[in-house]
Amino acid sequence: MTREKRRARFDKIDVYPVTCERLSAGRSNLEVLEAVIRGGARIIQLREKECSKRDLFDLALTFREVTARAGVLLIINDHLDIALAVGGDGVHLGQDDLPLMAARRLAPDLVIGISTHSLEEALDAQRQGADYVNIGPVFATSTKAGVDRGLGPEAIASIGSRLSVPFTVMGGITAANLDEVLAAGARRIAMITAITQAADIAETVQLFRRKIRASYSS
Ligand code: TZP
Ligand code: MG
Repeated sequence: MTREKRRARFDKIDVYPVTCERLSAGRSNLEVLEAVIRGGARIIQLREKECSKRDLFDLALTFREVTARAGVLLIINDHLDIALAVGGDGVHLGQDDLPLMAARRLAPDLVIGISTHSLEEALDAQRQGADYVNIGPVFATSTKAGVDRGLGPEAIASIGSRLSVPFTVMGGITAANLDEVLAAGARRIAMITAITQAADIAETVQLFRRKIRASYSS
């Protein structure tokens, strides 16, 4: 698939589930994937920091088979080589990962998303050709070490309004603060634990999708 087609599909996402097996209440990443697909998610990010590269590759291959069957976009966190090797749709890179320009040279057809934590980083990523930018952490979260304070939902409006590429938001977003995030102008919401720790993942994804979609159709 071309980058243009992938970008067009990315544009239409609403909830953006991200995996973390350690925080999935005893369920495997694959079980989480199957449940988010049942819930109607159009994208998933495979983010697993606690396994060997070989195991991550094997898991990514399985994710690719399952997501391809369901027509769901597959983004791989951190590892561009794995994204390319399994035929993923994109890669998500942080400020300390492979630089965007280098990744783009290797992967002209992939969607490349960049984590940003300030207006400056977001504009920089956009200038360098990111297909989407994540703004975060919006709220404090214990999912990622060292994230003891968030930018606040105000940052969504102040940074998001300066971007022409699609942006996602992440960090501490739950059913309890989703309305605030939506009111600030976010429409693509990345979440780990609000989904991976939900009692019924499929139902939770369905509910989040409904809320997100209702916020921008109204
Ligand atoms: N980057 C910024 S916050 C975060 C990452 C990976 C973790 C978000 O997890 P949660 O459980 O949705 O707060
Ligand atoms: Mg990273």
